[in-house]
Amino acid sequence: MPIPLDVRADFPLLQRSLDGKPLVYLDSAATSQKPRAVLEALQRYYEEYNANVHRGLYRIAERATLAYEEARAKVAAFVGARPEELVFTRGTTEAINLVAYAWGDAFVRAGDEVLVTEMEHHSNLVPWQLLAQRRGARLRVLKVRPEDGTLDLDSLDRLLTERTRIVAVTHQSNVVGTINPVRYISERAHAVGAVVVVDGAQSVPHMPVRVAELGCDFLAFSGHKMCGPTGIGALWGRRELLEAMPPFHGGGEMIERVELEHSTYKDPPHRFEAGTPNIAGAIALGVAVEYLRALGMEAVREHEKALVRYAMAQLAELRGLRLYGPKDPELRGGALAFTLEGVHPHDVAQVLDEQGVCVRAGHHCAQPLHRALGLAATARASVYLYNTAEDIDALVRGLERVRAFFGLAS
Ligand code: 7TS
Repeated sequence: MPIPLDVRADFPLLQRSLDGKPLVYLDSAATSQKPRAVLEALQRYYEEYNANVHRGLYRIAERATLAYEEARAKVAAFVGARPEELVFTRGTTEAINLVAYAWGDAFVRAGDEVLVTEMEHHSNLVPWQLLAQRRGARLRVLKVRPEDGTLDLDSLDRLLTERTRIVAVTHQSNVVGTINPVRYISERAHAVGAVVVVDGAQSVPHMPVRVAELGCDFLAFSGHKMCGPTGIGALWGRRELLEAMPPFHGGGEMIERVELEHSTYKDPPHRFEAGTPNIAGAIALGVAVEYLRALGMEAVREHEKALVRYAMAQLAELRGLRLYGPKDPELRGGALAFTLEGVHPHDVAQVLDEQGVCVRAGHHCAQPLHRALGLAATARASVYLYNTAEDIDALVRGLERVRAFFGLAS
């Protein structure tokens, strides 16, 4: 079943125009737009049953607790996991920090190694740098091949040693779109006894993802990139690993018994959810994954693949435009980083904005990747289920205007 054309009608923001021009939103890698059902779920919670969870004995508090825990079950099922293995976090960044502090501080020793890749978003790199500094561990790096933006997997086995404790890798690049062979990487990492942390911020919203098929140990993702609200996301972790981990944050809700000098803690996932959680956000994320499930994640992936194929063909016609990452849409997702010769990416984005086209420009929180490509910055268009070929046409028209604006010959 393809994505129906009228899906756009579900997204109030996509109905907007700016200065009389329809808004063309091509920045879903940064954050997605939200369907009405998600916005209504937020409002309904606050208007009808706003109460704290896991403590109230009155009916609206019970309803809030039930809705929060039902949302956990829905989000877990969305990635093929059990609710006991799914921790709500603020997003991908907090989920990865949770692993780096709680698992990392407990199990990484001086001289151990953490393997990251050159492709990572800073949120799957800086927490490991901090861990390595705290524990006296060594950070090792799997490089990117600049010619096609894929990982240099030939050097993987050389970089994995008996000292490797953690392998941290993104499932899909937020810049060049590369989809990494996470299952293969997990198998190789497990062969040396390492734990595998997958950044799913750009994969879980865009393709079917099942934790068992990835073969990893932890998976982090953000609600706001998958039709949900900001400030909510999740960490999936293998039950035995979560059980062995000490808490990350201390406070209310995560304890069993508190003495003045020490405490005992709840079982996962509640051990890792100290304080009042983002109740409305979690419930609305549950609605977002229902929305995605109804469309079908295979359909979302196919829709984006077709758009990427179309965009690559159209952009190839533009003089001076260079697109980065894999050429084959089967091997990549919908983040399209590019440069336009003679124009700074920030200027590209600004002139596009004047035509109502939203793209991002800069290093996209992936400075090492840009350095590997020999660049300081790129412009990036990124698509989602609600984008159409007309959006790509608007981008191409906009880029022609950029060329004209900067006096480049056509
Ligand atoms: N990992 C990847 C691969 C990402 O793309 C992002 C956000 C994050 C982690 C962090 O997610 P957060 O929800 O915790 O902030 N990426 C982007 C982007 O590409 N443009 O803006 C945010």
